[in-house]
Amino acid sequence: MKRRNFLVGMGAAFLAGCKEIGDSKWFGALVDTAESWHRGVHRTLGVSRIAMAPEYDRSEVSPFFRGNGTQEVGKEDYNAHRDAGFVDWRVTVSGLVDTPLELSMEDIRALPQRTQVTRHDCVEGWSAIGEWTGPQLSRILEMAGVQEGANYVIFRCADTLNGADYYESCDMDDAMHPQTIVAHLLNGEPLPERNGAPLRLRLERQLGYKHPKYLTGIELVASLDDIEGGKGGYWEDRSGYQWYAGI
Ligand SMILES: Nc1nc2c(c(=O)[nH]1)N[C@H]1C(S)=C(S)[C@@H](COP(=O)(O)O)O[C@H]1N2
Ligand SMILES: [Mo]
Repeated sequence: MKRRNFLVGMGAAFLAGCKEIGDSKWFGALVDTAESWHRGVHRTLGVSRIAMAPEYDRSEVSPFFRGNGTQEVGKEDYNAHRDAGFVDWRVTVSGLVDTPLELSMEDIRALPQRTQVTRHDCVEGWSAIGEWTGPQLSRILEMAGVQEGANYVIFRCADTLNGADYYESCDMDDAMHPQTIVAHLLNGEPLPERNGAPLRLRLERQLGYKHPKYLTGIELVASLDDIEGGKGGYWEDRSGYQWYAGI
């Protein structure tokens, strides 16, 4: 918590210092620099591949895990899958891999499972604690065989928000982290639609918008430049949300 307050404090001081130059041309460049600075400091201080997000006791689980952003996908195709219990749902693994995969829910459930009770923090100012279960992303990526030159993982989603499909991304460090899981259970039950049924990523060391719901695809790429708006995520492309949202 101390480290987090320190980072928040430094961020606030930095932003305060930027106030007068808010309109200048190099403001954007500065903010980008601050973001990689944040990522670097985060790692230097030990929030690296080994450092774990806090885990809680099952008794601390929030009675209701609210939904945010899309809570109903509202597409015929999705509704048909949902009504059939997602028996034909597939998540693809593609891009810079040796063996592209198409995993069914059965495949996902057959993999070794990790259960973790974590706190979800949304930038909009709310948090919830939930128990998530699913295979580690690292396990899935090992099955596919990550090729040299893969630097990022893109996550594709079934929902469309204000005319664009939701998507997210992370680097290989976070992709291989033990707490990064493809969750199919929340508090021991299949995910409700509002929380991303049938599959959603948990990227526990980052803010809520980095946890894509309604997962349809996992894609390994060398660079984010040619993906959608080029900033690595739905919100990153259309708002000031940072790509690296470490907490
Ligand atoms: N596909 C998809 N994933 C998404 C979103 C969304 O709108 N669509 N919203 C994001 C945001 S901002 C948050 S805070 C969390 C909310 O997760 P929840 O609905 O399970 O509370 O999902 C994230 N992942
Ligand atoms: Mo959020």
